[in-house]
Amino acid sequence: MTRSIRPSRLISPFLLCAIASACGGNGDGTSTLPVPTAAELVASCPGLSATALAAALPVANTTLATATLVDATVTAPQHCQIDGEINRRTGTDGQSYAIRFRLRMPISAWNGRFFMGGGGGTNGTLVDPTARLAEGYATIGTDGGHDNATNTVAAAGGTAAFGLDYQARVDFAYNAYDQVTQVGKALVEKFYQQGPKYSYFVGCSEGGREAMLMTQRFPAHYDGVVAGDPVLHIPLGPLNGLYTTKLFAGLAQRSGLTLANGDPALGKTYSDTDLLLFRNAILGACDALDGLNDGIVDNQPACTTALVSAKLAEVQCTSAKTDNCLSADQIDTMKIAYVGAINSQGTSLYSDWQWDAGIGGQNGSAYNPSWRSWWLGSYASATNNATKLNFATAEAVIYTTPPQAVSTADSLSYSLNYNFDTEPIKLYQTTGAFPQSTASMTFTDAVDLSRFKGRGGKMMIYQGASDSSVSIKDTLRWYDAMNAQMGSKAQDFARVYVVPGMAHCSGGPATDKFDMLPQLVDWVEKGVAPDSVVASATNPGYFGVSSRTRPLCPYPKQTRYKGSGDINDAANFTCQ
Ligand SMILES: [Ca+2]
Repeated sequence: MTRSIRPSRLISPFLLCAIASACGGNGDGTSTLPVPTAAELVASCPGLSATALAAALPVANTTLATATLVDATVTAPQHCQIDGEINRRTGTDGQSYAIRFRLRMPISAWNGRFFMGGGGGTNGTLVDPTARLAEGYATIGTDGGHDNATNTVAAAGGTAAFGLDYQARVDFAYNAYDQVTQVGKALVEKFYQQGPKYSYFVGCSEGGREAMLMTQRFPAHYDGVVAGDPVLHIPLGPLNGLYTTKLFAGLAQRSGLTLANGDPALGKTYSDTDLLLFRNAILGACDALDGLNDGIVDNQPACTTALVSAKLAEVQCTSAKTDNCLSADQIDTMKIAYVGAINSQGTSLYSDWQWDAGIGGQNGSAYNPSWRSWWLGSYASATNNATKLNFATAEAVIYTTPPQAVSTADSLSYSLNYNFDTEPIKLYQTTGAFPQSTASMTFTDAVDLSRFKGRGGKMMIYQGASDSSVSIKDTLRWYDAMNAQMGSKAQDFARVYVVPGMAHCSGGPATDKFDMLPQLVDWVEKGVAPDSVVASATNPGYFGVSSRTRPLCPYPKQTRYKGSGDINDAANFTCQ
């Protein structure tokens, strides 16, 4: 079909006047653009759902379900919302699957840019980044090819159940984000009569992995990405979770900490007070290594296990355990956990972890996001509620080949019985029905990014040093390798900003509040490289102050105090 209204200010008034009756110009073709009436737009926007339009889209089996003109609100401009789906099908597990998406296009306030927001966890909910809509972006998000509302099966890992179907694995691993980008850009072009001038992808956690994916597997799609706490090796985080579950369960059993049902009480192995002892030991060992005692460890490479161990020894109980000391078993178990998952031969299965002050300081309230929510769960809970237990079944159903259907009710027993010598290889193997391993499908650790760099792409990566689900060390190890591959010139197009104290994507005793997109846009469009990013503390009370700002520095640079002025003001710090 032919749409009769071209509502964008970017469309030539002459063209619009040639095809529609709504001519609002001054007659000389130079000034006022025509503004379609609401009635015309209502007729126009839903018209996009016509079959003929769908047939012309770049991805087969794309269906546009609804198109709606959404009135302006205080937080969003008037826009056209299109909901659609790609490849509705019945999976090999009998479930109905599709790649759903939602596109929102400002009517008159479009900034000429396309924005995709990343997902989280194992996806399954429709991402809808409306905050960027208010900034003028045409926005899009997807559910990653499965729907938690309909595809959840408790006996097969709950929301992980889609892992039983190979195509659903492929869609989640990479295909959904590629196809939705293609369809979204095509719809933008049809709507505005021109494609986006620039395209951006921003996400954290799984969404950070998707951002990385766009620089590696689909480098033509996006001019710039922000990858937050990117899960470079998504099957290995849960693997490490299985390892620490086993480790902390051992500590619980040795300490007589059991739940009413007899399960080891993971959350009770370390109280919040105990974690504060760890935090204080780490600060005692490492806070001043950056030249300033401020509750933030900026010089992380210097913060070694040896230094931290010496401080922990000072708070080891000499008699009965009290709130003022840590048992030898608590200290030893945590040190083993920080080595990271290993097999019986001592071979690392994922990564070691960085000692950082965000391990404690949760002040009893904000468990999620926080350090302990992933590794331990809350202290007071009557059940085991560590976030990693939710991903134990994902390890079995989504990432193991062939998939193993583990009930959500069995996530703890699956973790405790996991064999670290025989099982991890299944993340790397294939079968006839599952011809790609999940490692090959999901890893985003490519070191040759010449295609992305070559098309002018820019990437900003950030990660909390106290992220307990994704190891900062794994991310920096990749960056070093990528930098070496790229001739030590990674800084020209890719920068990593470590956020000391920050947990997974946000939270913790940290300057954890920032928005990297504006600087990414300047880097992409104006060539202004982001030499630092000013961040503020969501909870400055961790530091005993009412506010704190700091520059985040591109690795390997670190934040340094200039030596005078308010230590809570970013202006008094530099990157070196
Ligand atoms: Ca410091």
